[in-house]
Amino acid sequence: MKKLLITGFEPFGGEKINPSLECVLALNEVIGGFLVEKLQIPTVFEKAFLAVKNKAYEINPDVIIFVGQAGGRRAITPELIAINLKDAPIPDNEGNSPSLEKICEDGENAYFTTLPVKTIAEKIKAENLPCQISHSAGAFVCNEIFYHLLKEYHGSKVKVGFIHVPFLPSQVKNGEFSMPLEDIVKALTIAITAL
Ligand code: PCA
Repeated sequence: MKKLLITGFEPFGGEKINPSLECVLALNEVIGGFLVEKLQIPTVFEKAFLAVKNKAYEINPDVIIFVGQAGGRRAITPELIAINLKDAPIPDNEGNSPSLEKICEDGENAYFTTLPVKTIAEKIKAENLPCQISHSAGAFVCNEIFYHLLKEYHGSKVKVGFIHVPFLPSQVKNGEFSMPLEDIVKALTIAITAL
């Protein structure tokens, strides 16, 4: 059976939970022909990348999907592109706050995802769940691991993608947008089935 490595982040930015971790932990163990290997990763520059890289070397996945929180977004947003930039809007969980730095001095400016994001977005929307392709994963920890792993697996058979998810209802007040956990889990399940 093919293997999917899927990661969720620990809470950051003063939040008590991170929807990315909650939804990853709630996924079934087998989805659409994939054995689903779940991994919690720290919201810390470089450490998140090393955690994923070590796990990937250990289990040899066919596909790696990162899931991250994008509070304020109003849809599930599969990311199209990772850029060679670290520019933290807030400190990470160990106080690192890089400003307009390159991730890789000699690296490409950007890499495109190797997941079929258009198909994924169409299938999620067909189930009446909000979904939109995003053209920017930001310049925080999520973009960094996305960039590192796309660079690492460039030209290989291993597919790499990133999906940002909105806040959960318990994280918002005053009518801000959120999505129930079961809807986020359903959307991710559809995304994996679409691979
Ligand atoms: N979201 C952050 C990092 C951890 C997470 O869940 C981001 O979008 O970079």
